[in-house]
Amino acid sequence: MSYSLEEGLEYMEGDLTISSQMPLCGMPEQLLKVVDHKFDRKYDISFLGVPYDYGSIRIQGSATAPDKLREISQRYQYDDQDNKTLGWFDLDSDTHLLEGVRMCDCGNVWWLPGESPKQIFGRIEKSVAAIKSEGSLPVIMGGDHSITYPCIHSYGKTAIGVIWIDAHADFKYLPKDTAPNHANVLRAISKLPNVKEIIWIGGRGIVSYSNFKEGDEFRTIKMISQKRLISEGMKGVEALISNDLHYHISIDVDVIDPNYAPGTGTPLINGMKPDELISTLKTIASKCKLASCDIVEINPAFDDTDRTAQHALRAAFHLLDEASHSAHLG
Ligand SMILES: [Mn+2]
Repeated sequence: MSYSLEEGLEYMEGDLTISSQMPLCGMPEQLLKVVDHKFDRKYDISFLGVPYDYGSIRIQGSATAPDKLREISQRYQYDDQDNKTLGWFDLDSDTHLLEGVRMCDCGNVWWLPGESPKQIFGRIEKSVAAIKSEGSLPVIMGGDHSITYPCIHSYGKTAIGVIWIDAHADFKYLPKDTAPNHANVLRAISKLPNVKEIIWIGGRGIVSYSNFKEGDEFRTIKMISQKRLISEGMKGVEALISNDLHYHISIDVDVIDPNYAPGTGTPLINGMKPDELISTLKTIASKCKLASCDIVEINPAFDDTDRTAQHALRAAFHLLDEASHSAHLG
């Protein structure tokens, strides 16, 4: 028996993403290639699916989230006229969302079982970089939280701030020469020299003391716990954001209370209400320069009535709408 592994890898290196067969909201699809990945038009926002959950410690399933988000998004279609979307209308907030903002779906980063996380992260990083090189804002749909590492790594030496919206710190011990997983990914990110600032919003619950206080890296994190968010409101969030830095916003859906968002691997009581998440995101987007964002840890297997995915999609639309008004797009 003979086979050529090299041939397979060579082929894969040509294509970064494959078609999801069902682009988000029916928007135009723009697949990414390592070489010659030019988009056929200009897009302000590019969605990218990362169906990867090897970074989950116990429960897999978040790899199916990008296609689940696409599936539920088919109920509100992208109306495209003269290369501009008419946007959507949100009855709950009486708001016209994303009018005139050009968007595309770049499909899913693809990978094969048997590849190392390093190989897969490399392809994720190249995909995010390809979108940025087009002057478009990457919106990454995970996947487990470890995929935020290659997203941040794609900035290379460019200074970036990270806003971590998550019930958990994801700051567990990081073994040497091991790819980050979803429980230690923020510790790995905090070691990247271009990461100038980390703001963690929505932390809560009882955690191991040694894990929480150990290590110099943790002291560099500015934190607003869920409790403080309630007592201080948006003033506390605003006070932490620097005007001169670009930010990546990472949204772990377990920041939302499990009563609203049960579809996630590590649910935790006493979380945010969905509308609190939206006001937090809008406050951030009105104050900071948004460079990229991700939404991770949706697990459709536990998502009765798809409510977690629905909340995630709604939150993303409000975040992106606010960012578009703040003229940080395009
Ligand atoms: Mn997380």
